[in-house]
Amino acid sequence: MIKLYGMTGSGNCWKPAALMKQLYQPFEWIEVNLLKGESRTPAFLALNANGKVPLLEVDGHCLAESNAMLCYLAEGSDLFPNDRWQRAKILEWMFFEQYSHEPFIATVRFWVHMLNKKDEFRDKIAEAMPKGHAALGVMEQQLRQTPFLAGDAYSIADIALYAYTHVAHQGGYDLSMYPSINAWMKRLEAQPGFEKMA
Ligand SMILES: N[C@@H](CCC(=O)N[C@@H](CS)C(=O)NCC(=O)O)C(=O)O
Repeated sequence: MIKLYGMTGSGNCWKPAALMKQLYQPFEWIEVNLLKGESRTPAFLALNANGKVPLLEVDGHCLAESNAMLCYLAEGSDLFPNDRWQRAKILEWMFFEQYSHEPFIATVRFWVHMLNKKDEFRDKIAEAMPKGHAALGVMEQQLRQTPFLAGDAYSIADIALYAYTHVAHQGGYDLSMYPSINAWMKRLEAQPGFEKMA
């Protein structure tokens, strides 16, 4: 049985869980409370030296990094097709998510929604928000042209980007100015077996 170590409420942890549910892949969820330091215990560090969740355990082998998990789990399905160019376009969006989107959208949500420390992080939030909006602008531009991020077909790129986009408002992001992103989120929520986080 595949094991997924994760924390409820984390978008990165939602990604592999949501994909496995859509693929009807059974798995065991193991809750790790980051706020209590459970990802930094010697036992957890022996599984993932980077001390972060999600962590996927398959046949006793561990895989870190949520987007690597999406590639592994979606292999052989339509969500990560064989076509070389299409795979590269999907990966393009997944690398974009980790470098240009998640650091500004997930972190602001973490400070505001998870830690409830909006005032303490005011300066960092002010610095991050324009960068988060820049990333949302890039998505909006693409989604004005195609129904899904990597083109005409739903893929793991959409799951990767949906994770923190659909909860961005919890960090204070106003998504009402992104009509194509809103339409895209509804399109994803209509996929069979799709379960949103919030
Ligand atoms: N790039 C990683 C990021 C993982 C990550 O930052 N996980 C956070 C929770 S969302 C975490 O475990 N933080 C705890 C810590 O750094 O101690 C991924 O996509 O899986």
